[in-house]
Amino acid sequence: MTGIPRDHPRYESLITREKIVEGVHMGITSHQGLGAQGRGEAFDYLIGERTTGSAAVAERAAVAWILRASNPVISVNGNTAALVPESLVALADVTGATLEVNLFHRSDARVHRIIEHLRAHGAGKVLGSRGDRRLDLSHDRGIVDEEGIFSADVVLVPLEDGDRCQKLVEMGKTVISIDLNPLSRTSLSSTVSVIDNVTRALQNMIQFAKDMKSDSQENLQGIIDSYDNRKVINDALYAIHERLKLQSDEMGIQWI
Ligand code: PTJ
Repeated sequence: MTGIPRDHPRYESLITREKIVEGVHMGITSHQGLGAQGRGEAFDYLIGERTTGSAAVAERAAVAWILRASNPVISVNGNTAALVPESLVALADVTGATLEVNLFHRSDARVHRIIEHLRAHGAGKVLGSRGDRRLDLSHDRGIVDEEGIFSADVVLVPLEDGDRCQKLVEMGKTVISIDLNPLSRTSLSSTVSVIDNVTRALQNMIQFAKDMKSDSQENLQGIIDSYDNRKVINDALYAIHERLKLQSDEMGIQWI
């Protein structure tokens, strides 16, 4: 895929970028997805390109919600399909969640290409091609499947735009977002805001799901009850603040 040497200090980040470019070439990722990836990279840099303790708490709570749900759905867009197809399929498998393709820049051809791409990575049933229901939104992210996102009780929305997230919450659903920007409308309106790179977040969630799969309903409910999303957002902002401060100190720049 690339000529990026393994010992390059920014290898992981550059490989992720290559996957998005490849996704565009394959007709899976939108051109706008390149811009979204760039924004994500900037926030990841500020967070320190690591899963913070607080993000891990959110990932564990997210898994508890998914395992407790009766109809959990994982929403897949063009960026996540290109970056983490194996992880999406693995998380759906281990939790029993359903995959549904849902696109902002929607075309039937792209929906079908993403469904085929997920199948090539081991997915069974993938929803999203029927689009037989419409959420009250003026753009195509509102097109959903009746048996999937429309009737889901818990929806995982990696790299979302804020208004659908708000709409799903208004509909009474539990919304778990994965978004590196702690101040995005998505992060601010989700039930659980996972502020981590989707590449790390899904890996962690798969491991949590394996570990928690046999937990009692009471245990899962206990994790949900003790979860504080406001604290998770505050902690992410604090992590960014601390990193900027450390970097400024190292450079001898006066921190206000
Ligand atoms: O495939 P489509 O048509 O559904 O379009 C998908 C994109 C992502 C282009 C669309 O949803 C979009 O424009 O999203 P936004 O409004 O740019 O929001 C994307 C958010 O995801 C931003 O807050 C980014 O910081 C964040 N983000 C980008 N890359 C990552 C990320 N968060 C976690 N992990 C990433 N790798």
